[in-house]
Amino acid sequence: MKISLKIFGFIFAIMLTSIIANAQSDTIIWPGDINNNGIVNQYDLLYLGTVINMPCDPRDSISTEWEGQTASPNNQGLFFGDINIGFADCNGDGVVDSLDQEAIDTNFGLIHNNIANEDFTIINGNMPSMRFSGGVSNIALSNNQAYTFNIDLGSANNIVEDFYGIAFSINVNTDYVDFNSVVFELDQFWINPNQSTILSIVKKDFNTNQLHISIVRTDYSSVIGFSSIGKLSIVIEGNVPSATDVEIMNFEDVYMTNPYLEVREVDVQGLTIDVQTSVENPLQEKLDIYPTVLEDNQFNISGLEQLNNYQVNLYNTLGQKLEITIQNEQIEIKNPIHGIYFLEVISDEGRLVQSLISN
Ligand SMILES: [Ca+2]
Ligand SMILES: [Ca+2]
Repeated sequence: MKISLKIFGFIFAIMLTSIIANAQSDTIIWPGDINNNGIVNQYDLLYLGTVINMPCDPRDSISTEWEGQTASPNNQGLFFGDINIGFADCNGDGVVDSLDQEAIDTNFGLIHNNIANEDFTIINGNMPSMRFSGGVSNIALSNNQAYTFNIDLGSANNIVEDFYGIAFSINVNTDYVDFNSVVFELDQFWINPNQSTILSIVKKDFNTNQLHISIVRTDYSSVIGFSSIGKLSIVIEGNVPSATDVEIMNFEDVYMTNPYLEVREVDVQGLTIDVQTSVENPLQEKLDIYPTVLEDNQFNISGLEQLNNYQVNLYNTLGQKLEITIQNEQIEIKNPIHGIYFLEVISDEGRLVQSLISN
């Protein structure tokens, strides 16, 4: 009896060991956390761009649901050394493509474990600059006014070599900038000369007043160049006192990668400005513009009849003039867009610029 109990115990121990071993060999994927560091963020998109169109074994569960999902063991070792490519096939359908970006979008900011640092290999080379063009110093911005800056990467004297992707955060000083007004738009002209697919993500975090941005090529080849990678539009808050040398935006955690996910350092510079309390604008007194958050393609300006030789113009963030019709006090936008508009009223009495937002 004693012996058979011992044997039973021995067999039970072997079974238990094998169950534990099996459990340990399963690779658990959290959809969107491609580098498996515990959090879904903009840096995960850089990984996706390096394995686009790679086939792999589909999962049993084709889903981007935020729960641990078991990867196919056949994929082990296919992606940057020993990472299971199932991490990049976020939705588990058996191919890595732009659809997998949806998992990063949907699950952005979610955490499943202790967060580990982003882990890129840093290599030597040119250190290009990254800055808001036009905004290095000595520029004065006024209350309630809208501005657009380029985010310039590299320069004619310091060209970016081997560009494949870049991800970073922008901290916005909301003492001076209306965070609702901040809009980023991608500039593709030098980072995508052959017009292949570019993946990009822009997330606004209203808790931390940060923009999280990621841009990555997908065709396995890098480009060389410099200048704008995107435009950032902002509106300065109303009623802030005049101030000098205020840093209103800066960059954080910038990772610029080549196709092998190696990182070159970037020399970043924030945007420091002087803020001027608006001088009395007579148009501000005379006009009432409403609503400023648009629900459809219409808004109103009352008081126009008090102005001499007035003109009303509407622009998008690229500075392109949009077609409008004006009837009485009502302005109708011919082809409405989502995002930010800049309304300009010019007359003999002066000029007023006001931003409008369409959700
Ligand atoms: Ca991650
Ligand atoms: Ca997929």
